[in-house]
Amino acid sequence: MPSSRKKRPFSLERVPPGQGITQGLPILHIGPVPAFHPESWDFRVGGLVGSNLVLSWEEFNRLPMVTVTADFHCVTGWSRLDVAWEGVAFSTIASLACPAPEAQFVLVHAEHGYTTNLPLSDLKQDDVLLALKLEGRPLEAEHGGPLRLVVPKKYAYKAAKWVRGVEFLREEVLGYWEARGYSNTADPWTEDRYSSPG
Ligand SMILES: Nc1nc2c(c(=O)[nH]1)N[C@H]1C(S)=C(S)[C@@H](COP(=O)(O)O)O[C@H]1N2
Ligand SMILES: [Mo]
Repeated sequence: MPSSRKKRPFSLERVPPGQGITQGLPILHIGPVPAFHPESWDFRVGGLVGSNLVLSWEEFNRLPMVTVTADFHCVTGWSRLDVAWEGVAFSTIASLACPAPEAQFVLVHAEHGYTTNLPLSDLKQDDVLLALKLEGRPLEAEHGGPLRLVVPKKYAYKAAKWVRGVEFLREEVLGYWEARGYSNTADPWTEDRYSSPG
């Protein structure tokens, strides 16, 4: 059965099925932690957009900020409750870029070629942000500093660390883990961990 047809079971649980609560925030990623050079760092928005954007570190930091406190669920089975993030709402980036109506998908690009993909409608949710701060402090490099994506309703492999840009697309392109057997929809509440064969 395709995972999209699974229903979220009625539940009063705070933690999604198959997840255990962790107190700290484990550090989990592939590859080395990239160095951050504010002078050369930029954030690029391209693809099917009205305006291609290249924002400097200073310019990015002048965008309006939001705060989001949300639970964080890793597909390997740990969840950390009430993580406080601060940064730029994804919807702010989308409004600046004016994506074409047919651009319904987004590929998020991070350092070292890590990517993740989401439908634009998922990224426009009001709890989705490009986070610069964690628990009130600048995001440490190990946790994706200076900038990471946060998508609370999805498993955390969608929460790309070290994000450098977003690309608006007509057709879906799978990201790093999505192309390696992890679920594209990645809904923790239906335990949608792996892509269904076929
Ligand atoms: N660039 C990049 N981002 C990444 C990953 C990665 O390998 N590379 N791993 C993801 C996974 S699987 C998880 S669980 C979270 C972990 O975030 P944390 O190390 O801040 O807890 O980062 C996500 N973002
Ligand atoms: Mo993860």
